[in-house]
Amino acid sequence: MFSFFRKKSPPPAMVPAPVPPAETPATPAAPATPVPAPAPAPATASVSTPPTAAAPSPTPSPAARQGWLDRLKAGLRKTGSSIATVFTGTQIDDALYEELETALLMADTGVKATEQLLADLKRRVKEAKATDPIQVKGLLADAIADLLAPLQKPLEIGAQQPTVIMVAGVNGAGKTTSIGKLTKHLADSGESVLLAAADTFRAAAREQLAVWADRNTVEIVSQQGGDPAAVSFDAVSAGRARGKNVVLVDTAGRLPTQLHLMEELKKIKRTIQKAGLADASVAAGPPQGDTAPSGGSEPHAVGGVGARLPPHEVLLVIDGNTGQNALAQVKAFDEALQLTGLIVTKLDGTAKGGVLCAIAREKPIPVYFIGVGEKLEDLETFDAREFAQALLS
Ligand SMILES: Nc1nc2c(ncn2[C@@H]2O[C@H](COP(=O)(O)OP(=O)(O)O)[C@@H](O)[C@H]2O)c(=O)[nH]1
Ligand SMILES: [Mg+2]
Repeated sequence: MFSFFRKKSPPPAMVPAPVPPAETPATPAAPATPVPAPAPAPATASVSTPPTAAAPSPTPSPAARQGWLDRLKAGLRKTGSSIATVFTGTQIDDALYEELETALLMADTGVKATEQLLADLKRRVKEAKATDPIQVKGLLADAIADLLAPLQKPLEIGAQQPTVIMVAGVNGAGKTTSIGKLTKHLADSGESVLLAAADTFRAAAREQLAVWADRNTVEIVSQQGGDPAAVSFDAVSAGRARGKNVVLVDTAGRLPTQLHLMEELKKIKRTIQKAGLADASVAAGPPQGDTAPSGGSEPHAVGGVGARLPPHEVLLVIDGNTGQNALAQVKAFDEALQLTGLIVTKLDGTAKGGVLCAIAREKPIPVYFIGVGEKLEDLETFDAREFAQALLS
């Protein structure tokens, strides 16, 4: 079955951190409004508490998965440059391979992955002694599934308490929406989630995340006009103090070419690392300076040996419609942040999907989820074979 994420138990040496109630940010008395907006800027980030905890619910049924797959197929088919039309003839000849090359390139597969796929396909065709273009289509699906296989990996939750997930990407890629959807899946499975609204530039961004928090009845740390690194620090500390399973950090969109904003993103990551350091001063608040964790000995996270410093996952959200530029984004954000995973959104629209082949060929970072719509349930795990088949449908 397709489980949305993999639950791991913490390493044996890891003892849950005691809850220091005094140091945690004050909880607003009236939790009905998701984003508390006190007139004076608070000294620390505020935490809003939902009225009730989410009740666990079963994982999506195979029928739901099928419906989602149909939407993915429909989305990928919309482009008109369907790869499938290449196989409607009767001959396996040079013309077929040339047409296929064009179709793959037009589907954003990129030169390198297209070359690799064609070479691999020709080998498979020879081996199978195929004579019918329809057989070639099946063999291409195999070749694409094999190419994409390294990208298929479940998101792991639970080995660290809390599992801290930082989310980055360009503006409008679908970061906040994906965080909302992911939160729903986690909450439905009984995981406790804390959201960090580290997109502090726009009030609307905080509100958008707060709406998702409200829908999923989870807590959110936000700060009006505050420093995104400070919000992240507070969220990681609060997440540990409150015994949360997962802390999701939403960040403001930025282009990899905006160097100062990329530096800010690195600072957020470093600050999250600091928040996880096993240091009594952790609860005292965010550090003033902007230096990487220092000290002669190797820093280790709260929780003892076996625990890793947060963020445990650094995810890049990419819009499936961005074509080959998505690959450039993956490379640039990976260089700055050392990505651990990707979420590819908007595959229900005009996206051509081939860019995943380009990513697999040139920067194989796991694709934890793909987005096929704007609704809560429109986020699914990535399956290499399913995707290959949808691409050729
Ligand atoms: N069709 C479609 N729209 C999406 C998907 N994911 C996000 N969106 C929309 O894309 C827009 C930008 O999303 P948002 O999460 O605010 O992007 P952010 O700036 O990266 O946080 C919103 O209108 C979302 O509803 C998806 O998978 N499919
Ligand atoms: Mg956003």
